[in-house]
Amino acid sequence: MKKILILTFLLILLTNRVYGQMSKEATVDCQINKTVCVQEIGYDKIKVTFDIIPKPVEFMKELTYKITLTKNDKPITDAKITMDLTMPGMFMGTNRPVIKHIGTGVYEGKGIIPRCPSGRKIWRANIKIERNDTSSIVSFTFEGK
Ligand SMILES: [Cu+2]
Repeated sequence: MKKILILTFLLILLTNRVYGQMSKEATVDCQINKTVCVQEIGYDKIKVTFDIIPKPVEFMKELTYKITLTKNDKPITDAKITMDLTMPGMFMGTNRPVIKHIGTGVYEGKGIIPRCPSGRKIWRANIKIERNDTSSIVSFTFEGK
């Protein structure tokens, strides 16, 4: 009985270690299933709010990507946004949903995130924002279900 307990304990330890290494490949910085995620572009202080609905974010289902741009609480309406969805550490095909300005600094697009055959769940949205001859990229790393 004691042996089994020790073996179980070692197995849990090992599993945690392997899982820990897997998750090291990419760190989730955006809790998309709970909230919206915000980042600021350093040099021009544009606030980028990123959201995916519905929640939780499920693979193989139609999703709406919503990006809101503001500066000093005022909407930025003249940006061009391109989004590239990638799986960190693994090529999952090109996934670039078309993002369009729908009004008052809100940019939206629709698409699907495929399910990874290896069981990985972490994705990264690279969002390129072009405006007034400058461009910058912000990335949000999140986990789907
Ligand atoms: Cu994958």
